[in-house]
Amino acid sequence: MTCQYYTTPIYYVNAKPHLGHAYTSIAADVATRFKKMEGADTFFLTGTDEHGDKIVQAAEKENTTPKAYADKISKLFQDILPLLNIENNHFIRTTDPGHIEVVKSVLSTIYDKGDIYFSSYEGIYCFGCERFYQERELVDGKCPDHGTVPETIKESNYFFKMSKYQDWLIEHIETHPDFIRPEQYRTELLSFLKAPLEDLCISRPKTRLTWGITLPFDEDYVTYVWFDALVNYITALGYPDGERFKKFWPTARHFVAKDIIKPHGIYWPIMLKAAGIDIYNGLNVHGFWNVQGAKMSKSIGNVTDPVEVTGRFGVDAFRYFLMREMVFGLDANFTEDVIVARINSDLANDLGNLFSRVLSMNYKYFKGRIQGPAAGSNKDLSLEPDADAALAAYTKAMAECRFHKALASVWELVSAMNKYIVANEPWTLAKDPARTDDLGRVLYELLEGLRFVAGLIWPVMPDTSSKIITALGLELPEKGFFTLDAIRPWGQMPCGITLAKPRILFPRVDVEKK
Ligand code: ME8
Repeated sequence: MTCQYYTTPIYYVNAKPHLGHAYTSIAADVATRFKKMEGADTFFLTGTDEHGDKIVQAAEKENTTPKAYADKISKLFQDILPLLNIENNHFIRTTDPGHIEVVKSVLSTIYDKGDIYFSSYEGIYCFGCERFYQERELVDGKCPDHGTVPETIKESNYFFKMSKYQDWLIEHIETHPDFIRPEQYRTELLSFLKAPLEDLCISRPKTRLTWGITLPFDEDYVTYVWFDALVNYITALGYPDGERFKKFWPTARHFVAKDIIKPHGIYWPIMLKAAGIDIYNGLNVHGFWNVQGAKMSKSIGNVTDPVEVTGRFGVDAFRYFLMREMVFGLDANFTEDVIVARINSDLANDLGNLFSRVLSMNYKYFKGRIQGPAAGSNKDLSLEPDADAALAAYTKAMAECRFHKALASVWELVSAMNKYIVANEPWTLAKDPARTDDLGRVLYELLEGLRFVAGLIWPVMPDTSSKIITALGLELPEKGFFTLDAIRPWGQMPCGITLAKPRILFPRVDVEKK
């Protein structure tokens, strides 16, 4: 059986979750659910990143300790998961004792190998990012993420010999075309790697910061937060000898936004290589949710609360909007008008109306009883070719994390079904007793189409999927979804059973009242 491990970034606990965090977690959840539909054994991890200066500062503002503050915010990240219908297998916190042990053991391995050295260093440092910058990384002399001028600091610290592995990393990326996706980020990283890679400062003196993991080889220093954080991906599987680690490593594909491509695309593979651990399978990089052209971010304060949006529009509508609106890899704009437009046109109009029209007609013309495709009916009325085309396009797009395209393929089937109703005019067929068989087949094909659509939307809209399945009189398998192989065969709707009148799937959002 194929195994697949998906992760989200572990989020900093210096502020509560916003729409950007929700997007990455939902994208990883959708990918995991799709892999399950392919029959794979999956493991899906998310969690929180709790050490470092950012957390100390946030805790100080609230007059509390870093640990108490981390407990509070980490809980918000955990509590939001069921509200967003995210089914993670584990939630990791970098303050977990097991994680701390693994970080120390990885550091010791690399230190013993001679890839960590002590040196005095003067460099430019962004406190917001908690890292040293190279001049060439700045934009107009400022940190590209925080827009602030970094400070020059001089310190003795421990450094990780990343430069030693630069040629190896370039070769690894070049020989593994899928390592970083989409392509533009692979190109970006390779072009960054054309200049010499500097060694990474992986310690912070305790005179400046104590909230971190003490270095196993020097009591006076804590570990740089990124070195600590990246290790979470193996800790959570029970590295070094846990059963899960053996099963799921190195199948990991990490979901991240473009802000953290360097730690994931450069530090992490080199850390693994230096520690003698297999390199993870790949990175799936997405763009930013922007608000009026600026990145939605806690430091700017222009954030949208996913709990509030979900409360107003419903969890499936929110998940659909996020996956349909953003082209994976590119930036997208968030406004309320865009979400309302998507709900009204794609969900209420296209899918919702189709669902209620088909079930209402079946109720009206056959008292809800499903007719079979009678032998004497017109075989050209089949919707199977449209369903097959949708399935093929959907599967390809999902495998490439092109969620917007996958959904567009399903909506092509929805639109083909709406056109099919117009073209075949069931209301005219109903007037002609000689064409009852054709009417039965038309409705049967449409019910089959709904079954197909319901199966395919499960990764993105699990609740809606099961609502449609139940309304079609079908039973959900115990695991809660149909595999692609189970969906594929055409003609599975049970004839002779009676379906109830439909209920509204997605109410239209009244723009005035929104
Ligand atoms: O970077 N649009 O944590 P973080 C899209 N702890 N995604 C966004 C976003 C936006 N406007 N804003 C945030 C960290 N994100 C580290 C990670 S991993 C070993 C350590 C999402 O809380 C996106 O996934 O700053 C981004 O990469 C992540 O949140 C950054 O979260």
